[in-house]
Amino acid sequence: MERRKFLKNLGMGVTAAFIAGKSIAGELTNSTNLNMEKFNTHEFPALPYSYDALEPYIDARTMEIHYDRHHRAYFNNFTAAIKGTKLENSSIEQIFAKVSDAGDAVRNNGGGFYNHVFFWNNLAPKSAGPPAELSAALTKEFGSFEKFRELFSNSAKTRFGSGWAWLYVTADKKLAVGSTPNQDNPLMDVSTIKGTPLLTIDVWEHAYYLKYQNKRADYVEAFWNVVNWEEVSKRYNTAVK
Ligand code: MN3
Repeated sequence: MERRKFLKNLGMGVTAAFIAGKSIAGELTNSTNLNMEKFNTHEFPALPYSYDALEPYIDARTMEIHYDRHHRAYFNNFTAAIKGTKLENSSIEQIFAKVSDAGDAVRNNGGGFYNHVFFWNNLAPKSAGPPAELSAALTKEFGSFEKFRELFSNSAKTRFGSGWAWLYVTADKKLAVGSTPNQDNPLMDVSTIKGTPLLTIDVWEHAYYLKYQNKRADYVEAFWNVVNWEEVSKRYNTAVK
């Protein structure tokens, strides 16, 4: 039950990453019990789309290496780091809330695992813009959707070195934008920005270098063509309840 809770709590919408997966019996499994099976068998969660689904904005080769090598390594190293420890029975939110006590292996690999699942699920081949309620909330907080987009883009472009930019909901239910270094995220006690994440972009060079080389700004602009606003909206609705 606790392990089920662990993956159930990976984050809103993360379930979608598992829906496309198969159980060890080879049958399509439902999201209710799939998470626990995946964790118990240390099976790596499936991508919610094919490697080439986000072309031309994110190329298939980058997706393949990013998902199958980088993300898989974080997953393997994270499960190895918590195996046999009390953290194995904690939700990922519980782990992140006290990640300063857990050590660098858990912080870096747990963040790397979670952030990528979260990222894959806030991307989609067709992007339709934010639904009305979220759109209104963005406008209320940032002045307009364009201003939000500019703020988020700048946060992504100016994160020095490797890291992530985020749209998140603060403890007092306000929308905010910021970035984190390395594999940190707003759920971690070590993070300077704290809250419930809604949308993220990976700005590590491995996320864009094959196609965009050093032009991170071009990658960030392309990202807006493949944002899964329905998913972001679901996360928002849950976060502000
Ligand atoms: Mn990455």
